[in-house]
Formats: sequence, structure tokens, C-alpha cells
Amino acid sequence: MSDVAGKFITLEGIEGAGKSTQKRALVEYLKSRGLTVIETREPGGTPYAEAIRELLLEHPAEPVSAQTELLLMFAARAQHLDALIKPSLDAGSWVVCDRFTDATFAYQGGGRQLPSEWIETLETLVQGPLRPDLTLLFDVPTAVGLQRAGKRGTLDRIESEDLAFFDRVRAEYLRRAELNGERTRIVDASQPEAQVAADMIRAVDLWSAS
Ligand code: Z5A
Repeated sequence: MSDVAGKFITLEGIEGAGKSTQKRALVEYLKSRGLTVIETREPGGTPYAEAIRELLLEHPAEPVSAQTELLLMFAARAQHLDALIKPSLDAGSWVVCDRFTDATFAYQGGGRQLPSEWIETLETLVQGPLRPDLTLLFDVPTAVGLQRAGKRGTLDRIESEDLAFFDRVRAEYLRRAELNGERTRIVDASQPEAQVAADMIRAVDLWSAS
């Protein structure tokens, strides 16, 4: 595994897929390999972007339009990229991010059914050529993910969507994984936590050796 250049790894999946759980295991593993690792998430990752996250996830008095949601996701991303992700990669750190633009294709594209061309346009505008080096898609049947996430109690605005919404989100994630097969690895997240972690580490090792 090279420690000269920074690498950008994103973790994706529906609610309750286990991204946050596996992010901790991945960061620990990469650090044990002597790498400098920045752990972050979207929407959010910097104080300003976290303020946008609050806006996105709270239950406001008025309905939030899908376009507003899309633009706020990219507003937060622009700030996150400029203030944290790009400087960290330039400094040679590895950045491990819980969700990135594949989530926008899945939730605002698949879930909200906004045209993917709009998302592609914003992706180019905000990111230029920057894309993740590796995306780990934690795939789990929708009912299993929602059942795990539901144990937490209160649901935020996006979590309050129905099963059909999350089925579309999952289908779009799988479609994107096929489209971006060179950078995406699917991990079967319906297995016990330790097995998911083992499969994830194997996928990362195979990718970094290639
Ligand atoms: N969003 C969007 O719409 N567009 C975008 O562009 C972006 C995001 C970037 C916030 O994301 C919301 O933003 C999200 C998508 C939207 N909305 N929703 N809904 P987030 O990532 O911060 O929130 P989240 O997806 O709701 O995270 P999560 O539910 O916490 O999921 P997770 O991180 O994948 O799961 P976890 O916290 O690791 O685990 C959940 C529970 O399952 C927990 O009790 C674990 O102990 C348990 N767990 C984990 N793994 C296992 C296994 N293998 N077996 C059994 N139990 C397990």
C-alpha cells in the first residue's frame, strides 16, 4: 500500500447498512498500516457544512422542495471539499468519508426522482475531475437496513420516507456500482458485523494491491 499520495475512500449504502460501524474499523485498519487518515462524513464534515446538514435533516414547518435539498447537498459538499477534503488529499492523507456524491445520485436521483443529468452537472461544477479512488457500497435488503436504523428511535426528515423510497435508493446505488465498477466494491452488509469488516478489509487490500 503506497503512503505517498492521499487517497479518497467513500462509504455508501442505505440507512442501517452499517457504514458508520464499518468506517471505524476501516480507519483503525488504515492507521495500523501507518497511514494518516482523516475521517469525515456528508452532508457535513466542517462546521459550516454541518450547519447545512442540520437544515437538511430537521423537520421544518414548510415542505422542502427536492431541488432545494439537492442544491443544499452540493452547497455542503463544495464547502467540505474546499475546507477539508482537497487540502487533506494534497497533504498526502487518506480521507475516509461516510457518503459522498453517489448518495446524491441514490437519494435525490433514485429516491426523489430528480434527473441524473442535473446531478452530473452539479458534480462537474462542484468537484471538477475529483472522484473517489474507492467506493465501498454496503448493500443490505431495504427492510433489514430500516429495521436496524429504526432501533435508534427518532427519525430525521429523510429517514421518515417510506419503503418504496428506500427501495429506489438501493436500486440506484446498485446501478451506479455497475456503472462505476472500476472504483466500486460491493460488500454484503447483511452478514454479521465481523464478517462485513473482514470482507471490507479484503476488498481494500485487493484494491490497493492492484
Ligand atoms: N443524504 C442524501 O440524501 N444525499 C446526499 O448526497 C448525502 C446524504 C451525502 C444522513 O446520512 C442523510 O443524508 C441520509 C442520506 C442523506 N439520510 N437518510 N435517511 P447519514 O449517513 O449521516 O445517516 P444514515 O444513513 O441515516 O446513517 P445510519 O442509519 O447510521 O446508517 P449506517 O451508518 O449505515 O449504520 P450504523 O450506524 O453503522 O448502524 C446502524 C445500526 O445497525 C446500529 O445499531 C449498528 O450497531 C447496527 N449494525 C451495523 N452493522 C450491523 C450488522 N452487520 N449486523 C447487525 N447490526 C448491525
